[in-house]
Amino acid sequence: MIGNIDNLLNFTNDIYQKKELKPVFVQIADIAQHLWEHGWAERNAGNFSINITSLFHIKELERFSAYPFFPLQKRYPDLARTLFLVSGTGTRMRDMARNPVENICFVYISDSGSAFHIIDGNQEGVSIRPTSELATHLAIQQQLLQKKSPEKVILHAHVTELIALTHLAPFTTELAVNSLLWGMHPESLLFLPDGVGFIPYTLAGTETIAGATLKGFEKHKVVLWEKHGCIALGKTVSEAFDYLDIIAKSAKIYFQCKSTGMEPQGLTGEQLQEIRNSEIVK
Ligand code: 2HA
Ligand code: ZN
Repeated sequence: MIGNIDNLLNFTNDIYQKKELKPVFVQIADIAQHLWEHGWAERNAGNFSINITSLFHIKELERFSAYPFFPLQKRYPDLARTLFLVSGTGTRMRDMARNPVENICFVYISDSGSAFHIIDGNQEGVSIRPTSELATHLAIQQQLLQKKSPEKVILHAHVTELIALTHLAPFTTELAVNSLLWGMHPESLLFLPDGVGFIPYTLAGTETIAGATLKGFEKHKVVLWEKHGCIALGKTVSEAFDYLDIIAKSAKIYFQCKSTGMEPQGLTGEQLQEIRNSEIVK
């Protein structure tokens, strides 16, 4: 097939109409609304990527090969012929909640893993380009595939309570921040027994932060970016949001206790051990 404009328009239409994507769009809208209402996505803050390759037949994916590719700064060999649904750069979560289709684009990685093709709805001439954090997303998505992890979603948000915590010097190490998060709420230990990763302040959108984040995700399902925000993995967008919501609650409890002028007791070592040993079905 030759990648002429009519074919491209038909192809774009086929992708957007794919029925397997409908529940994904519903969930994106739902979580985008939550992020906005929590105040965790001011202006164009936050972004996500979802590996949706398994929703498409290999023959459908091959259709991408007819279209022009943009070079990637790095090669991602394990991402060759994979397809991602990615939030658009500059898009707002509050708009995403009302209309996810017009605020996302699809990114297909070439056979060599060194270029990508973008499919977007191109509504009224407005092209949607992928999030400015694409390098970080692709690096993590590749690591998830290499590790055969069940997670397909990477969600970045500006969770106020967690950002505030990373502004406090005593909590700027992985050990200290995890002790606090676990100690303030049993769910944090139950659902994130491996804790969160902590990345000292680094400029977002760079290869440096992508590399550091990648390391963080070797052991954790959530990584905090000091004085910026956090990234969570999930099998679904909802699950990624849940991880952030749980630890935001820990941080909130800490700040509420402090606002009384008193020091929170926190769960004791024994209580934490009991949770670790428990067989509670999650
Ligand atoms: O997507 O949050 O870190 C906008 C951002 C960049
Ligand atoms: Zn951000």
